[in-house]
Amino acid sequence: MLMKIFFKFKNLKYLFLVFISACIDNAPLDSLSPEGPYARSIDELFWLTFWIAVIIFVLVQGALLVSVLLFRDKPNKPEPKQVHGNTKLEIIWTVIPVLILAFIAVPTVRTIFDLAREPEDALKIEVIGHQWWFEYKYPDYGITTANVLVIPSDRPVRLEMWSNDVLHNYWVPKLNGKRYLVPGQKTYLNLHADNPDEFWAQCGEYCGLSHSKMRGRVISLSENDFNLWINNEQQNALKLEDGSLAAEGQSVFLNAGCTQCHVINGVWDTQGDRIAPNLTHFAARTVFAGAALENNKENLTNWLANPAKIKPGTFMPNLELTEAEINALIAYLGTLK
Ligand code: HEC
Ligand SMILES: [Cu+2]
Repeated sequence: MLMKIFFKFKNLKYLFLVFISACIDNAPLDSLSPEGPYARSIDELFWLTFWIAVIIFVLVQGALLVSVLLFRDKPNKPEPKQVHGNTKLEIIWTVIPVLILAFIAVPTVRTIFDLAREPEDALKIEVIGHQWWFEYKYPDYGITTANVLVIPSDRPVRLEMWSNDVLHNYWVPKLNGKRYLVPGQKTYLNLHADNPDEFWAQCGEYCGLSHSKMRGRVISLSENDFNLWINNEQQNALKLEDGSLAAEGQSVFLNAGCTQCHVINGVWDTQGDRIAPNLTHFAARTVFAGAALENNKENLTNWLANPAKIKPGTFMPNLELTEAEINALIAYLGTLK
């Protein structure tokens, strides 16, 4: 008995948690606070259908309450008149929902088509899903990067997306809805932010062990800052030849097996796609490992020492690096601006 009550109480606690989670004010994945035209058109559609549903809810529950109160059984009250089948009523309550659905269908279909249309002056960016990080390519500029998607704020971007392995799903709640990343098939999504700002992305489809750590950031920049960013990303990394700690790190990178998976343009470019994030401008990114970690020394130390401890199942192996090798690597990675 006691166990039963405890069990119930425990569940209530979780229900309570669900409700108070709505109270936090720093919610970067909040899908109810759009910050761009695409997300806003979804939001408007949502609120329209929401309020229609609220009105229907109140009317139906009201009618239910009224009939429960009006017709409830009382001592000595005769049984009320039994009715069954009323063609007129049945037609009415079939036609009304049909009209409501037809009414909602108009803005719904229009929004769906608006969201799918390719904007005219859009910048094309490719998004490739990997277990468990997002890769970004800018075909017009010859840039490959990861985790942080940088977009201009003065014009829309058109994402052309696919997956390298399993189903993933690209979702930046403040900028647009979700869209699948499918192996061997392209899907498209438009993004446009009102202002220069930072947004959060999340893989929206369970894709294996570290799915919850498959996140991302989207940074929208003014035209000028965006062009500066492009210019910087187009530069190769310099080959370090001095005797510095960073140069030592470079030789660890070249000799410890990292090159099997990672590319650093100008230092180690190989033909063909690699299965890991391009590190040419690693230090210019604020987050790494699928945006699961802030880019700082402590997190990098933990990552290089044992990646799977942070992201279970990750394809980056534990290379049994020594502390000295890790320190040198971190110094080197810090130069890749
Ligand atoms: C067998 C392939 C493989 C090897 C070898 C490898 N990595 Fe990785 N590395 C990956 C993968 C895959 C990821 C992405 C993991 C994720 O985010 O889930 C990654 C992520 C990283 C990241 C984070 C990059 C980012 O932007 O998210 C760094 C830094 C890194 N590796 C450094 C190294 C170094 C240094 C070495 C050599 C000591 C190395 N890696 C060896 C596959 C590899
Ligand atoms: Cu995923």
